[in-house]
Amino acid sequence: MHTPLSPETEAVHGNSASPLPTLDLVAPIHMTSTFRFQDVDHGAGLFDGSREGYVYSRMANPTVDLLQEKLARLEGAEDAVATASGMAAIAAVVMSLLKPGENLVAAATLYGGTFALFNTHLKRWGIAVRFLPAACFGDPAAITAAIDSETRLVFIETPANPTLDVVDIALWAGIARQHGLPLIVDNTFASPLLQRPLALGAEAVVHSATKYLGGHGDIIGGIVAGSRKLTERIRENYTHLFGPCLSPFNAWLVLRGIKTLALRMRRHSESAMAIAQWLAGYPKIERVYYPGLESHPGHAIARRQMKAFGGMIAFEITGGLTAGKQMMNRLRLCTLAVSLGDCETLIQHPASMTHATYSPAERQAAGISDGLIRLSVGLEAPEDIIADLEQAMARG
Ligand code: LCS
Repeated sequence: MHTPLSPETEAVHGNSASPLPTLDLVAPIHMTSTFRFQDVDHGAGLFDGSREGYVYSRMANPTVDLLQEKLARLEGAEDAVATASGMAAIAAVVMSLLKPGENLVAAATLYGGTFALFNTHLKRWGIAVRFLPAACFGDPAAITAAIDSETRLVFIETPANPTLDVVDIALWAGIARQHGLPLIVDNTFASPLLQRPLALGAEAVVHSATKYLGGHGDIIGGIVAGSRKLTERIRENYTHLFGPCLSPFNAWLVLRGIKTLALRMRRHSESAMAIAQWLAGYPKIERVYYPGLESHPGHAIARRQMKAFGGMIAFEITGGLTAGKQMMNRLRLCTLAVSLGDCETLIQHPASMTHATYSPAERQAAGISDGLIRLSVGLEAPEDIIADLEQAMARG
């Protein structure tokens, strides 16, 4: 294919492996740990690199390759590496780019697991992390001041989990580039259908494929997409020998999920906008955080860097955490669970659940209030979700 296809078309096509005799429309699942060698010389040639082919599925597998190629095309990247989870994708980036004594700079509002990896575990490896508080995300001087001669990468998540803060990708990429550093963007909340960080100057994106890419709440997976230089380093320094490879079956499920990604992201975004607008007008709601609302401080940046505003909303209700708990316990349709990006609407309380890895002071710096409630808007009729939220808040 010579002319570039639109992402909507890319998402649907290209799921077949190079022509199989059976001419399958959809590629089969190559559920095999190892691959046979024709003879000893063939096997040895695969090991010394003089021949091309598959050897062992921890290193490469045809079904996983298809997913990697698809993500690379969707993100406009040279290459991609699929991993066993989103956390494995993030670990692959930091563990292959940093050594003891070096540091990374990160915006402080992150998925709680990412924060814990950076804040606690990297320290054991002698790697420091400099967190920029939410109040400084738009402040070029503060971002620049966090970088020193030992900084090796810059990491942001946008829209950020769980506050929906919008971080200006072009601004951060420009500063990182001035210092010769790669900017890594966690693109999980937006998906490549709504936001393409590489086109804005990022070196690579990471995804929890568990979320919108898979889209059906049935797998755990992750991916890094970026320059070939980076993906080769990740394969050599991390994935091949630390071994966080994605199962071919899970890769196949993510490939299937991606076929409907464009439709799902449109529906998630439209429903979330309707629900955010309803919440903003409801008397018992104190604040609503949704990048699509004009009142959102990041709305102008979101308009610039996103195609639509996605399916995630956060809000605070009158009466704080006590009232919030009561409301969540009364819900009948919205499901009380962590994770996001599924067909079902999911609701959870970041301070005691996904972001319990932050101390109260760290949460405050990241802009995560104790009463904040996070809603992952699913594919149900938005009026049913609104009716459920209303019945849960109307009493008491
Ligand atoms: N990045 C973001 C933005 C995430 O939200 C998550 C998980 C991860 C990375 C890690 O991906 P995983 O290893 O789980 O595939 N976020 C979750 C959340 O908000 N609730 O449960 C998991």
